[in-house]
Amino acid sequence: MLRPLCVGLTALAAALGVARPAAAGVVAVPEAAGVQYTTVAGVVTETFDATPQMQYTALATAAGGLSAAAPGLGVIPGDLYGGSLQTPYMGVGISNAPAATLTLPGPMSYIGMYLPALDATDAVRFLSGGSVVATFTLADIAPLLTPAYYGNPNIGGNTGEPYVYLNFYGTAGTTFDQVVFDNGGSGGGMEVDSISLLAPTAVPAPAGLVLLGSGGLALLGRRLRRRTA
Ligand SMILES: [Ca+2]
Ligand SMILES: [Ca+2]
Repeated sequence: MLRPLCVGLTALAAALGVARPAAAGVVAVPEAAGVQYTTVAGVVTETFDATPQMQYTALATAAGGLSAAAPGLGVIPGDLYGGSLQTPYMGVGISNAPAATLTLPGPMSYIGMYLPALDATDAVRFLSGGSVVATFTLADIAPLLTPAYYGNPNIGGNTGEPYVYLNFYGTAGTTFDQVVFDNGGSGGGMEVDSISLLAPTAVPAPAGLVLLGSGGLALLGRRLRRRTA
């Protein structure tokens, strides 16, 4: 349970007199195993279900503008590796561009996304003003996942990879205006579906399983070490 840890570190940072207690970052909260859309209320969602299935170097979506280098990201029919309830989804890697960038309508403190068949090299990066504020990989997320997350929840198979809907929240005023989906140059694809946004207002992270982004945690650790050295 990392949320109490975050609070504790913030209090510790404050006690040490750090000018800007570095609780800023992004946390990830998984939906229950098998859930393939967000349960957060009041969202707008890009499902890719009505998007012609082809490759795009630029694609306007309900969640902002997607861009990718040639040959572009793919919009792919639901299959073993992706799609909320086997619906069409976005893929990068394999025969598509290795990464895609989502430019949000403005600074956001919440985004949700279904990440089926997550590979070890897949990464979700959060940027603000062009700078990375947090990065999540399977190594960050896997500790929160029980065996029930592994394998396609609709048709079975691919039991070595997790299928998880993640709600990401900026903490302590952190916002992001771009999200990069990057398959890490691996031979595997990265699959994304059902991207949900809220209006850019402060959204408190709910109690429960919360994961501090590795970048934020490392930054906090460095600041604490520097202050206490
Ligand atoms: Ca879909
Ligand atoms: Ca994958």
